Amino acid sequence: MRKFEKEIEQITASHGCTLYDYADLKGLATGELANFHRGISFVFQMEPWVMKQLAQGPTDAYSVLYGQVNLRIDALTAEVVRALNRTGHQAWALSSSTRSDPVNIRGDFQHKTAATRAGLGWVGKNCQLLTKPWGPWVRLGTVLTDAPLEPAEPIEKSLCGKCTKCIEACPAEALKGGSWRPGVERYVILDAWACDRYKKNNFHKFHGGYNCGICTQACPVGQKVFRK
Ligand code: B12
Ligand code: SF4
Ligand code: SF4
Repeated sequence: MRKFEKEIEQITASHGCTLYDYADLKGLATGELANFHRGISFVFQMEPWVMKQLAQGPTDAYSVLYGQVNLRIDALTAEVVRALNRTGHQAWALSSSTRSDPVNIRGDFQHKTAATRAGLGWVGKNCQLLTKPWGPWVRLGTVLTDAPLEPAEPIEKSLCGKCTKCIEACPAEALKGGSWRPGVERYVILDAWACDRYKKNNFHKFHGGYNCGICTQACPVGQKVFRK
């Protein structure tokens, strides 16, 4: 393991993150970010007891956890960027949760793209990353870099099978039933405007309408942490 990889491992562990890997992002990051051919994808588990309580919508505990985990993600990714800079590499910490394009409801780059490319999971019918250990009960962080990191094998197939629990659970009918594969357009899986509107209209007191998680809670791959 090279010096900067060892340092990334140590920093990641010191922030309590136990699942991360490297992604080949050649051709995927565009515009100002086009020189970053590699990504480091970080997965933070959300507290299962909090996630279990989201069947009717967000709770105060979820709202607090959402903010705390975003701060932890941003602290970790900022430190990893500094470490890469010290070894002569350029890097960019993708914000944990910034909608930089409000018209199209998008961020600068997608954490889920980095995560599937890093082999950490697939995008489910709930339009979220499902990891094997914790399903979608996670939040994600990403560092983009030009450092020559050895990328993991990407995941390119959904493992949702015939399950439709998240689709049935969504009160906004925002989940469209489409299955993910790399490059599939978002609208096939999710009507982002329907989801956004529902949260703003019904859950405004939780981060101004940025929290919901009913479909996340309904996922059997997330719930399996209670069946161990
Ligand atoms: C804008 C936004 C929203 C919008 C739009 C959501 C969306 N899917 O686009 C709305 C308001 C609807 C929303 C809702 C929620 N969000 Co939100 N949101 C974002 C944000 C800030 C930007 C997303 C974006 O750019 N979307 C544009 C579209 C095109 O991309 P996408 O669906 O995110 O990802 C696509 C690509 O990744 C692609 N893809 C995957 N692998 C590959 C590989 C290749 C080669 C290619 C070409 C493409 C590709 O597949 C995806 C589907 O098409 C991200 C943070 C970020 N920068 O990623 C958080 C993020 C997606 N949100 C998150 C969460 C948790 C939520 C909510 C549960 C709300 C909450 N916190 O309570 C709901 C869930 C709604 C749902 N069912 O998906 C998490 C998801 C965690 C996870 N397990 O996946 C993120 C990643 C934040 C984080 N730091 O963890 N969100
Ligand atoms: S976050 Fe809520 S409104 Fe959005 S898709 Fe999931 S269940 Fe539906
Ligand atoms: S609830 Fe079922 S269909 Fe939805 S994301 Fe989870 S496994 Fe996939």
